[in-house]
Amino acid sequence: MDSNGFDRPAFPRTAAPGTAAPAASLHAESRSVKVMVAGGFGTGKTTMVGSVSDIAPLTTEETLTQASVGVDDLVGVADKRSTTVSLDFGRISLNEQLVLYLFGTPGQERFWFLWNGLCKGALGAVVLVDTRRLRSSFRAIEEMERLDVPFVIALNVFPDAKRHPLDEVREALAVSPRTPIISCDARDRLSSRTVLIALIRHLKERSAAAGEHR
Ligand SMILES: Nc1nc2c(ncn2[C@@H]2O[C@H](COP(=O)(O)OP(=O)(O)OP(=O)(O)O)[C@@H](O)[C@H]2O)c(=O)[nH]1
Ligand SMILES: [Mg+2]
Repeated sequence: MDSNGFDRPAFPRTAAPGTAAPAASLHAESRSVKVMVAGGFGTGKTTMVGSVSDIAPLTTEETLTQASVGVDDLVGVADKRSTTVSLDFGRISLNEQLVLYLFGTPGQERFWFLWNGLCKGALGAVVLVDTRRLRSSFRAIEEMERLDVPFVIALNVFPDAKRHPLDEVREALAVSPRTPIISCDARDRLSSRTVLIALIRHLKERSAAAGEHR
């Protein structure tokens, strides 16, 4: 499929030496888990944190200015009026044992320097992708790989987006065959919750597989 002429090296890739965070695991006794909601500009990160959070989410939105024109890829999000300048924060109890603390990243390139700090201690991430603008999420995928934060890909399906077979999307994003890819509507609480459950399942499977290899 069209990846907008932006090439990502094919899988497998390796994290840059010395950049990997200590391997995190999801132990049965874990109660509070930090989860990132990452992705490119305008892919729906703030929307997802807000739709799924049990508490009123903390947002840091500022009005999107003309400075964005020509800098950010506004195709498909021309109606966007605000942007995250620091982070989003929300919280959801998936069950009595498991509480997720959600940290939404800023999507604009000028705020990417915040990601290193924001991702510290995160056990996993949702990387939101808008299939109309795939390349806008490449950097988020690369950052999660570099920081060694396991992730699932959530395709936030906007109404005018073409439907692509998931294997084509996987190839265009050049992610591991083991990385789950699911479609969602970030505005919908249940749909966003399903994405988070898929992430927790993925973390548990990775943790179990790592245990087997010990
Ligand atoms: N149709 C549709 N619109 C959505 C969906 N998710 C988000 N939007 C809209 O798309 C725009 C972008 O949403 P945001 O949640 O601000 O995106 P973001 O990723 O937080 O953006 P930045 O923080 O600026 O990178 C907003 O106008 C939302 O109302 C979706 O699933 N479907
Ligand atoms: Mg945002």
